[in-house]
Amino acid sequence: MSSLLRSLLTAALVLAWSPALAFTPDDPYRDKQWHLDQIGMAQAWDYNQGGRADVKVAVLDTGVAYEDYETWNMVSDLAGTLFDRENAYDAVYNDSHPNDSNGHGTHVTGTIAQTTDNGVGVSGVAYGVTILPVQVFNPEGGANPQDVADGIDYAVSRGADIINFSAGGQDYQVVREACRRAYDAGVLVVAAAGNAGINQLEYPAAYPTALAVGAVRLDQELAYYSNHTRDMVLAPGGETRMDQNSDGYADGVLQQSADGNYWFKQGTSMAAPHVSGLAALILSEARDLGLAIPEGGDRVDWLKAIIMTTALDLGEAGPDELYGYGLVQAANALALLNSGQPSINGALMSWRQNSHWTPEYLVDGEGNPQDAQLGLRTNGYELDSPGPRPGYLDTTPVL
Ligand SMILES: [Ca+2]
Ligand SMILES: [Ca+2]
Ligand SMILES: [Ca+2]
Ligand SMILES: [Ca+2]
Repeated sequence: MSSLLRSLLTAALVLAWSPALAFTPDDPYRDKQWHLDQIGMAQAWDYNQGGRADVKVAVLDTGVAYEDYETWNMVSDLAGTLFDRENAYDAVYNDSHPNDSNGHGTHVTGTIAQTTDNGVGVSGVAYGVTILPVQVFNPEGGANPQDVADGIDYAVSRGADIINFSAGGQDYQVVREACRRAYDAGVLVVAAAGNAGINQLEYPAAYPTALAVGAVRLDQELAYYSNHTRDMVLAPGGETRMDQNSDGYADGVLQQSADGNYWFKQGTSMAAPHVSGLAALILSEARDLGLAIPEGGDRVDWLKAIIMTTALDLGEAGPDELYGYGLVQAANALALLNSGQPSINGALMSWRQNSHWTPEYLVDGEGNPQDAQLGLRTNGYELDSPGPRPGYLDTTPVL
């Protein structure tokens, strides 16, 4: 039996033995967050309750409702979340106040690190880590590729461990090169697969330096809108046209938005931050355990290997074009870290053998006809649309 298989079996046994320990935070809407259950958060929090403050996740988005400033306000359920306020940055307007006029970035941030067990609202995956808000999208959801590249470089320079990018677009040389620099610096870029429902990824998700995240709905089927391919993972993105758990609410990802209300939203934008939160928990647990964490690009591969090889295989056996490596499982990933260095090494070796990873693949190509469009603000990235009718918690608009 391979050491990986053995470690996964060990993980399953650990879970079977400790169901009574599952941490249940007192956030009143926690029971509407089916998406946290889907990736095993209750059991994962028994290994690590929310992560460490010295793990930093940069949210490259429309900004975050993290401060009271001019006409903007911090939303109530981010009050206990740690922010790197000193380094918060707005690459669109070139100021130090990445305030969120859209709502997208605040919702995404909530999934990663919403204040948890505070008796307010909802829970987040890695609620003890530090968030670095970096605005690269304008309030309408468009972005200049140069601002995106600058935002990536900026996050790396300010010590981010993980960059969440819940958006996508074409292949731009400046973004591709910034992602490569992040990889070389050991920073994992977690990116949304895209919402076109096609067998192809958007960029930067498609770069081998990044980790692509597609979306499943509540019953673990691929969401109709999710882009897909073999080398990706899945996380809950929901489908707001459905109510598969019959709780009277749309099956979206529930977080507080910049307007202070709690919204069920769908999209690969909503899936990606679950994985960013998981990556932050993995780094936290590895530091707690004193494990050897590789440097540079090897660290990115190490994180990807742990996340991908502990995912729940869906569809046909093994990695496949519809479900990729499967649905991420936070408890399995943390169990692997706790099962010893040989098991972790086995996961990394297994991933390198089975993925399409090759060192040559990481070498950037020479020419790119799209390079001529660099810097044109009309070639912006589009944010995910929140779906035909995002569910609003207090009005229950399930279609
Ligand atoms: Ca600003
Ligand atoms: Ca809360
Ligand atoms: Ca529902
Ligand atoms: Ca499969």
